[in-house]
Amino acid sequence: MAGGLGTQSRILILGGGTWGCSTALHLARRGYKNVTVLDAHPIPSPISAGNDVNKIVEQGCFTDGDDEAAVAQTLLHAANEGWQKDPVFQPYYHDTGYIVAGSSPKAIERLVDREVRHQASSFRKLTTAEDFKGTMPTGVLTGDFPGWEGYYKPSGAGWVHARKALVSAYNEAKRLGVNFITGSPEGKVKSLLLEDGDVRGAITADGVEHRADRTILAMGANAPQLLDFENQLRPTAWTLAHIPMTEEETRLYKNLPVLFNIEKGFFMEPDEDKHELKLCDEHPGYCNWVDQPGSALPQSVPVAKHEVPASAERRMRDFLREIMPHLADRPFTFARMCWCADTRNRAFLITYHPKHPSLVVASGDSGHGFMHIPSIGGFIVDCMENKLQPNFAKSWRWRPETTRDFWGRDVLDRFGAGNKMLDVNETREEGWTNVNATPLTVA
Ligand code: FSA
Repeated sequence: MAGGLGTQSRILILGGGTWGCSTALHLARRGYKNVTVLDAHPIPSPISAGNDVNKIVEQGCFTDGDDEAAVAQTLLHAANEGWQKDPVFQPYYHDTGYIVAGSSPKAIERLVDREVRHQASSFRKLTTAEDFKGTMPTGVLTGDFPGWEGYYKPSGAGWVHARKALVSAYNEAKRLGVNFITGSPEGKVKSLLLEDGDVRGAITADGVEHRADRTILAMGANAPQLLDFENQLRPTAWTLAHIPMTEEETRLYKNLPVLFNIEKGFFMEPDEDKHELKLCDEHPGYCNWVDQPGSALPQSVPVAKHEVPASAERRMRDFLREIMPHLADRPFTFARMCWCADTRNRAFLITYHPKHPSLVVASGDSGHGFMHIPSIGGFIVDCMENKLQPNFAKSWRWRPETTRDFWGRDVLDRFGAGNKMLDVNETREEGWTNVNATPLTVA
């Protein structure tokens, strides 16, 4: 690898989203004095997946073998320590409990195998509509829960206010001296600065060269626009929408456990500031396939969009009809596609690049990256300092040998929407929500 590092080394982070801000914070805490973050948008960026009212924090792990399981456990522990003890993050964690459910035998079997059986004594089984309704105050869950089976864990899981936690990490990193250059053109990265086969920084859209001893590529689903990932990342999007709630409803809905049906969708309590309830329909994800010149395989390219396909809206309303039919027809006030970066086995991709000795890649959140914001930056800095534990380094390695063929249709153990990958291009005929035209008054 490239030459030695010290606290005066110039470290450049590309991307000021969840992992970029976490890395900036951890670098500053370790005493690095010369850290710069570039982002095309002011933080919190409207295209960062972390710019969201809430995200789930739970124990579920997605593993394929003992080594991966050990890594997942250590990671989870580190994240939970941060949510419980780190003053930068602790105020945003809500230990409200968590209900995980399914509607088909296959999904139920999978969730028991993936989550419940590892901590069987913390979960209570829910089989009838009454069982589900009993987990929340009267009047919240009013549906019939047709065919549902679930497991309820009253504590040790919950949700976090994602945007506030992201901004908190950013503010603390800034307070500790990290330099953030945001907005376009000055923060927009046009290309990596390649010299003698290495990456010596980045060039922004205003033509400025930002030279660095180490460059950390933390641009999530947008990272493949700067570097050839050899088919290891698949940008994939999920869909969310908000519905307005009255003040009275917001009070009734306070401190609810998270409810996640792994083939239908999930919700958490309404946002305390705007009194909006965020909803997600669950599915294996949307890709936007584009044939790229010079690339043998089509690539999924993120498209930022503050709307969702009409079929996603339909699925959200179907989900509501099963659990809270009184809200099923309420207009949306906000909708959005949220882009993540899947890897083929859903393990992160955090490693030095094999050909560019000063470049660290930090991507591959695989749809479970946000909850690690308190700690992931520490692992990324460990990687930069060549201190990652061997099992982590192995799990998060550069691994193009696993992605030589097209894996764009792999659902990666997810369910919903017919258990098939979705394509943004197929939504052209059905259209999109038109949230701006939707009246904002509560029916
Ligand atoms: O278990 C979790 O961490 C929930 S992540 C929420 C979600 O929308 C997933 O439901 C989806 O499958 C994808 O991984 C993106 O994140």
